[in-house]
Amino acid sequence: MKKNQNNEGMYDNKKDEQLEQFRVDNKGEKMTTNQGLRVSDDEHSLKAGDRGPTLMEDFHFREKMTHFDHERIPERVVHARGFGAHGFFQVYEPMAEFTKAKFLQDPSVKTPVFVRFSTVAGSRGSAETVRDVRGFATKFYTEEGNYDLVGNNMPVFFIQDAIKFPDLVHSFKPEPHNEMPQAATAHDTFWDFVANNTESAHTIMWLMSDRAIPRSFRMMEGFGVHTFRFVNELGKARFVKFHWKPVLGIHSLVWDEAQKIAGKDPDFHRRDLWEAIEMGDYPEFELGVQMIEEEDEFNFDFDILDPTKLWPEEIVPVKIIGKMTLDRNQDNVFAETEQVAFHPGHVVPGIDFSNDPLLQGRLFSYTDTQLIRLGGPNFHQIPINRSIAPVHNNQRDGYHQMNIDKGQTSYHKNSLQGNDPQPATEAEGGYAHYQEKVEGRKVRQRSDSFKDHYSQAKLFWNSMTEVERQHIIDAFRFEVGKVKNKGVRQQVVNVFANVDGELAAAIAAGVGAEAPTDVEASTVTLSSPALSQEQSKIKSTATRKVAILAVDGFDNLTVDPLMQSLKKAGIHSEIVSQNVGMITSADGQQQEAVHSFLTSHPVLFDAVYVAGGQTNGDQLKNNQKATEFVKEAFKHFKTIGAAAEGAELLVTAGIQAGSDPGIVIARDAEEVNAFSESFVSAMAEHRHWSRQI
Ligand code: HDE
Repeated sequence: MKKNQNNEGMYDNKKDEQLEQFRVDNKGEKMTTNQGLRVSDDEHSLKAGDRGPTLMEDFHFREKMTHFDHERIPERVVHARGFGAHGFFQVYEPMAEFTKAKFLQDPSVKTPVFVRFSTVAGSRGSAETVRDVRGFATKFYTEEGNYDLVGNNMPVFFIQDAIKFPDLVHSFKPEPHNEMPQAATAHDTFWDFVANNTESAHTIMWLMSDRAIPRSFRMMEGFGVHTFRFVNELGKARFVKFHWKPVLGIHSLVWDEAQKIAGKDPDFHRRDLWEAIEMGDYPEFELGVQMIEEEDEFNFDFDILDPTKLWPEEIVPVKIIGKMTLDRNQDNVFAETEQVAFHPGHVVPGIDFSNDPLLQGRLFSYTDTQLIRLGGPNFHQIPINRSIAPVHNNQRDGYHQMNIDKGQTSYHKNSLQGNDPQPATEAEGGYAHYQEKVEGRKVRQRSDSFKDHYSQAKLFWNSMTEVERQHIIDAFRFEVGKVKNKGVRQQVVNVFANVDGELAAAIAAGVGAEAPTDVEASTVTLSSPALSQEQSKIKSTATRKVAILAVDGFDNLTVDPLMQSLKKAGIHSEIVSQNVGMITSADGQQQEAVHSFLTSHPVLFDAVYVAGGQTNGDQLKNNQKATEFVKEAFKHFKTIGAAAEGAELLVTAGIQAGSDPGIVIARDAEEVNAFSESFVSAMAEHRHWSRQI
């Protein structure tokens, strides 16, 4: 049995225990049919003579083939490509003042969780490093039932009302007439939607920013997006927004790198997550909440129910209340990642909704989608979806019913079974909806307070550093530049002229459009440093990956000690060589090259180091693949190190050790220790943006 490795013996993981009864291990077992009959031959179908026709009575063949024919289920209409992991959540201190949610009270309680990260637009087989929003959905298996926090890695959304969701999704999915492009928003229909639905402007700014190309799932924020409510034992409610803050900080790829990874390793993000957990680098995210008192609802210059608006952290601080640790990989991706069913309506006492019209619509959609995807109303009985709190009600039958409900009655009220199961009072844990007073006429309208589409787009733009702004401009030019319809390109430029004149002019210049002169851009001057990844950067190198370039004849004194120091700093280093296999140093020591120039690529590493040794230096500087390797790392602003003769490769690649930032050199093997410190601190910068590319 796979246990939560860092919790063995200490952690009573009820979800893991529950899952265990469903796990099947075929090791050492005889093969059977699905009826448990032992199979004697799995190589040949039953035939009338060894060259004759297959016989209908071959039940084993028919069962095997029928099962195979039905192995696929519909993929999620959005967020189809995802990957999950198990873990636990612990609150830092009791939250009773704000919410009665039981799992947020006792710091010694570890609530099991399952998290699924995803891209939104692409199908199940699409590449992972595409420019897209990332889903960040967490199922907390609490003692009071499942609580799902179904969020994204961006705090705002494209639309304000759920009725527009099918339109939004139709616009970014591949175009219906030719099914192109896959997993990309860089096409006419999406930008046509943006141009005609200007409430999307703020989220588009996020989508064009580096947030849309995360370095890993472990290094991105998560947001509940909507305004929810916390309700305490006294019935007092506060508006709340949820945040996940990655302990490793928020980091991104660069666009050129992201595009190349999509080809070199389309599974880059799931591999990163899987390997991190296997290596014991458990991803950690702190849970934060922003709270607004009910009486302050109207004290902001945005409507707190509008999902296209965030609450600037400088105005409404994020209170960090606990931490989630992902410490166990799933056993089976279909059974867990594919069958997990999230729903923003899965709440526990103490957590309630607001009237955000996007949230309200989501509350309908998620059950509905599981009915078609998972084939019936009993999807809550699938192991990954089962609550650890016992389930008792009068719901019966339906496809794939797994329970054997005993007794004569399946209705409420009854006297034949003493009226069981009985609704619980609030004191007994019964969920009571917050008694918000609501009145109004039935109207198909949106509040005027939702009409400002540009102020926060401008706030976001104001909050970016120069480098981040340039990335946004480049992303717009790429995306809108791929739009074939000139009219749409012009319309997009016109829309973003409402955000910022310089931004609009820069997009226009890149896509053959005119920057409008008659549009007044937003006059917002406020900025929020917390929105900038660069300004809130955490200088941690933990779990990063370094490629060490070395071939036979390398100087092991420039490799082994460095690998040890990097390991101490929590950095993983792997040797890349001419061929995969053992390589021998000048003094006869062996190291394992786990990659060759053919099987790996610099985009798959965070930094590159070239080993020393005369033969190594001579071989590598004349090797085109090695030269390209360091050039590419240089182009992606990564730290590059070299020892002694290894530095000659940098010269061939045109890299100036003295003047280019982020280049660290050890003159000889003796300097390697001091070098490793400089190398690690250069890596902590993550990217050396001042480099002239
Ligand atoms: Fe979703 N969304 N969504 N969404 N969403 C789904 O449910 C929907 C929205 C989010 O890993 C679907 O089980 C509507 C916002 C995540 O399994 C579907 C609206 C946010 C996931 C659905 C939204 C999300 C989904 C598709 C507008 C961030 C993946 C498959 C009203 C807060 C969950 C499924 C997983 C999945 C509907 C908008 C996050 C169709 C109608 C806003 C992370 O039910």
